[in-house]
Amino acid sequence: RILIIGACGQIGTELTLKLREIHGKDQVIASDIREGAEELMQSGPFEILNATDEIHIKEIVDKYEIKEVYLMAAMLSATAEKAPMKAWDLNMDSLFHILNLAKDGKIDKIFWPSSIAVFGPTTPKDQTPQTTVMEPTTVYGISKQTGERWCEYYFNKFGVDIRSIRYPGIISYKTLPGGGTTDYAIEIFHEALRNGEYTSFLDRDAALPMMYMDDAINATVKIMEAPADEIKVRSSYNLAAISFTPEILAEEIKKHLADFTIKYDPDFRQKIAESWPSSIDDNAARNDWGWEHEFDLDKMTSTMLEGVGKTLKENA
Ligand code: VAH
Repeated sequence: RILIIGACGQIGTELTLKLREIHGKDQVIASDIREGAEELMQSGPFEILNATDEIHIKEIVDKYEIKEVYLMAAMLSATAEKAPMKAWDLNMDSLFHILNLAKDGKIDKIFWPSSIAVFGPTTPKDQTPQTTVMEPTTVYGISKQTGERWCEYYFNKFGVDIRSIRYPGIISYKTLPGGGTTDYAIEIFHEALRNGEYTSFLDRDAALPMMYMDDAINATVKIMEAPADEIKVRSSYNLAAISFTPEILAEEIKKHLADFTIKYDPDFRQKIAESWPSSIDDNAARNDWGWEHEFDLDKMTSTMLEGVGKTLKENA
């Protein structure tokens, strides 16, 4: 069976639903520190679980005979800057608990998400290569980079089958993200449809790598289904789809909502964005396990406007 930790988060929710569709609902155990969306809660087994509680994780792994874990719990970049030690403890302790379960032969396979936040101001910004300078300047980025080193170490030293992706900013409408620097690219759709205007906390020209949720989920399923010998990178794979600035995204939205206006009032998150790449070279993922993205800016924008529009109507 499969355990998802952090199943009620932005990615966890849709990943759980997808894995239940593939493997059957009773094969996929969702867990989180709090309850989540109704659709998720009603679609299969759920356990309240704190990702730093090693004993409780072990109990759940035993109870359901878990063989595969997706560790989706983490504190994201903006929130982590406000609570560095808490972020470090959550992001690192949870990973060690899972790595050690695999090392001890309790589970067979792990998915752990990394992020483009592992890169820093000294990294080449455009088409950032798989292997390059990595000097992250955020707490979140430091925790993800450290996590990558430990994943590779556990693979080399103990043969732990760990698979990882450096997600870009993930855009979706089903579950809101919490505390990330890329969250503006989701807020903008909600505000555009609700008020016809949006004030961006990133500057007009802050270009960042992004991806629509369906692509992120497909990549996750694909890397986990690939034969072990195709996974040549055991730290984490670069993954890319779209890159844009707030200004470019606003222009795209205007094609659908002609009266939409955007203002810029950058806060501390602008500095975080400036430390990250603008675009990513993901050829290793494309060559090693056949990654392909489907959503470009145009398709992502129309899908988001439709999805957020529907949600707003339902909640009206
Ligand atoms: C954040 N969305 O903004 C996350 C992320 C690409 C960055 O991992 O913190």
